[in-house]
Amino acid sequence: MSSILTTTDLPGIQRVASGKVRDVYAVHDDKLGELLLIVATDRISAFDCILPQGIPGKGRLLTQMSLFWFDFLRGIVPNHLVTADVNAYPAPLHDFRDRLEGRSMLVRRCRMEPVECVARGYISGSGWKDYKRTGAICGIPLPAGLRESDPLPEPIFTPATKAETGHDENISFEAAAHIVGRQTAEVLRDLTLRIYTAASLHAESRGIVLADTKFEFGWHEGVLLLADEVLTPDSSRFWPRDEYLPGRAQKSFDKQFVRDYLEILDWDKKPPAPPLPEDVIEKTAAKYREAYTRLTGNAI
Ligand code: PZK
Repeated sequence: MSSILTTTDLPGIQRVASGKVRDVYAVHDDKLGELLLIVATDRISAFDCILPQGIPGKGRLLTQMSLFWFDFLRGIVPNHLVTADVNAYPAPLHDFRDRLEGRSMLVRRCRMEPVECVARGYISGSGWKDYKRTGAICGIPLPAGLRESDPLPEPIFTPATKAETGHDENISFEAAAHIVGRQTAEVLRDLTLRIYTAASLHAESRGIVLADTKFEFGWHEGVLLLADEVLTPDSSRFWPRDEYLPGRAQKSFDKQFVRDYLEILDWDKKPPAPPLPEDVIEKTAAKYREAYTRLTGNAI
């Protein structure tokens, strides 16, 4: 039995970043050099707010999903994972075993490329907004007459940058090439599309439509590594295949119960977010377990 974790604090270990869900610590190893420890908490966000309660098992399931995909993709791209075995972590981390087991990974500290590498196979979210306004996404012209959630003629690379608002801003391939260099931009695009194609084939065979996903890459000792989390519901749009119906927005695989509940309240969607009822928390936890078992074929 492991308890719900919404904040991490590892006394004596330097925290270097916190996201909506994960916290990142800097760790040094005499043999392996500069590493990061990524800890996935059970936090959940909705409408851009972190909710006051955690979802039991969420951090562990997200971590195990990333680990599954790193292994699944190892013939396509090397990745930043060193180990997720707490016994193999540097000794100072052993004190925190209870908080780290199953939900953390030790990774190489990379020089990150400052573009978000998004692949889209379906038209949704900001892509749908941009298409309605311009007929294109990230400068890629698309056929007329697409409906919301339709499949694209082929998967596309739609890079983005982190904007001041914290929201990503879609940019053209040309703009990405200006930021990272043309040759790197071409490598990022080709890797992103190869990874997306392999992963979406697998996901669709397991009843999950992988509508789109975001990758981050970084350099370590001259090698470009797949970093961050990969192909989780937090970095991707997963749609249940049996409920997929183009012409409207799709139900979220994981957060639909949370959104439905928050929509019936008269909450202004500004922090603090209201508490969730216990049954919404439990039904959401079950969706993360379902995503993991469907994708991996493993019991949890
Ligand atoms: C790195 N982020 C994003 C923010 C998170 C993650 N291997 C790496 N080397 C250097 N930097 C990063 C990584 C990775 N992954 C990723 N920030 C830094 C981020 C907040 C929480 F978990």
